[in-house]
Amino acid sequence: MDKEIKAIGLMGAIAGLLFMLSCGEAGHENTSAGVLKTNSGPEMEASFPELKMGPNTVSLYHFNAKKTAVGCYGSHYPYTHDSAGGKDLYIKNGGKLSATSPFASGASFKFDGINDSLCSYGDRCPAWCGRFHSLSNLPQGTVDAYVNVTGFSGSDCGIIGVSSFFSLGVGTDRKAYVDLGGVNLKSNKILKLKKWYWLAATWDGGTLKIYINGVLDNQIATSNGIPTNSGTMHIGALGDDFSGNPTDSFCRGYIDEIRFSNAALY
Ligand SMILES: [Ca+2]
Repeated sequence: MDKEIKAIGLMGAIAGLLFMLSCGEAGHENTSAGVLKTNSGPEMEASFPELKMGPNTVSLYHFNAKKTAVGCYGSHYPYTHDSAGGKDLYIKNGGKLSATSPFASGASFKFDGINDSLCSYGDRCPAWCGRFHSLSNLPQGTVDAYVNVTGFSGSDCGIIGVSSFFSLGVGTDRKAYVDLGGVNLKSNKILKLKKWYWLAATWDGGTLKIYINGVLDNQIATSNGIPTNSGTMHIGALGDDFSGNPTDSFCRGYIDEIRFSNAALY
C-alpha cells in the first residue's frame, strides 16, 4: 500500500470524523460517512470518498446530474453533465441516474443489462452530446470506477471500453478484469453481487495492475498503453459496431465515479 492510498484512507477517516461531528445539523440524512443509504444495498467492504480531481486527472464523472442537449441530430438527447475536465456522455436506451450510491449524497448511473449504455465520440455521439473523450493518448494511466453489479443478463458487466485498446469489467465468474491492447488481466478476488467495489486499473509502460478497494489484486507485464484516436468510448457496455453502438457486455447494475488519469497512480 503506497502513500496515496494511505492518504486516501486518512482523508476518509478525517472526513468521517468531521461528518459525524456535524450530524446534529438540520437537513442531514440519517447516515454518517461510511454508512450507506438504506437503498444502496449491501455496503462496500470499506468506506471510501468520492473521487477527486488530482494533478494527473484527465476527466472525472460523478454521475450526479443530467441535462438535455438540444440539436444533436435535430433531436433532444439526454446526457450526463457533471464531468470535470472530460466530455459529456450521451445516454443511450434509457440508462438513468439512480439514488443508489456508494456515498451519502449524489447519484450513480444505473444500467439495465439489456441495452443501456453511455457513449462518447462515435457517430451516434455527435459533438453537442460529447464527441470527444479523454480515454485516449495514455501511454501510462489509471482508470478508476465504482461498480455494483446486481446480476448478469447472459453476459458479463462491461464498465468502460474503447475499441480493442481498453476494457474494464466484471466477468460472469464475478472476477474483475482489465484488457489493455489484448493483454488481459483477471482479478484473484471474486466479487459479490449487489455490493459496491472501487476498481482501479493502472499501467505504466511496464506493468498492468488491477486494484480492488485500494488493494493491489493482480498484475501482468505489458508495455501496452492507449493510443490517440482510440475510437468510441462506451460505459456500461463494450465492443463497438463503428456506428457508435456497443455490441456486448451490457452491465446490469450501477457505476459511479469514473476517473481517468495520465499516470499510474497507485
Ligand atoms: Ca455519483
